[in-house]
Amino acid sequence: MPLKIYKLDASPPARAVMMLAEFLKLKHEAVDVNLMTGDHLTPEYLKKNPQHTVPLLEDGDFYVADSHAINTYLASKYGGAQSAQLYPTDLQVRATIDSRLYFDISAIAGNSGAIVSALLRGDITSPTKEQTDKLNSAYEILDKFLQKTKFVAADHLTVADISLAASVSSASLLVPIDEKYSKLTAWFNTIQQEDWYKKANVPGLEGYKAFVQSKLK
Ligand SMILES: N[C@@H](CCC(=O)N[C@@H](CS)C(=O)NCC(=O)O)C(=O)O
Repeated sequence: MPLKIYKLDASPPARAVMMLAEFLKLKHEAVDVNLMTGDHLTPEYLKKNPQHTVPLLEDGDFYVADSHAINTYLASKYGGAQSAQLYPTDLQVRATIDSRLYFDISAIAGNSGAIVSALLRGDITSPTKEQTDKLNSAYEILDKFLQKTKFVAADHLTVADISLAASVSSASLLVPIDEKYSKLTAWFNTIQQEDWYKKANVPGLEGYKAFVQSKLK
């Protein structure tokens, strides 16, 4: 049975999974879930994912939600020789990668998701000072990580870079990255040259950008 990835191109975490799938050239079926029309709230989808989120991975009779959990699973199970680079078994390297993934959830994806939700509800028409400060301090921390290693968790690309590529590219449309974060700017420039980024992130990011710009004043 082929792997199925339930996704929405505009969704940053869904793009993180699509980028890893592209990086690994994983054979899979992509299933679009339209959050605007409530595809994620149908009884069939809720049975597969009670969290009613995209992305969701289906591997036979196994389901796993959350892009970070999906990507560590995919890298470990289907990464082949690339597993050793993307999600090494060395416990300390792996703990650093996990730490960056949790940092992504709370500091980048979490804070930008809160801005997008507030824009959607019509509570704000641009990020508040507090929301801007939170993303800027997350950028500052990322810059510090990148002062120590070439990529966010090691001197080579890992799944943490792929998750953060999706989140940072989206967050930077809400709160641009100040050039004083020179290591972060350089890392993001490097990532933007990658084929898997261009193919699996850029088109969905354009949709996200159009949506955000339609709400920002
Ligand atoms: N931490 C999760 C976040 C998933 C998430 O919140 N996805 C949003 C789209 S960006 C969603 O599906 N929202 C619909 C809902 O929560 O009902 C991940 O990384 O996959």
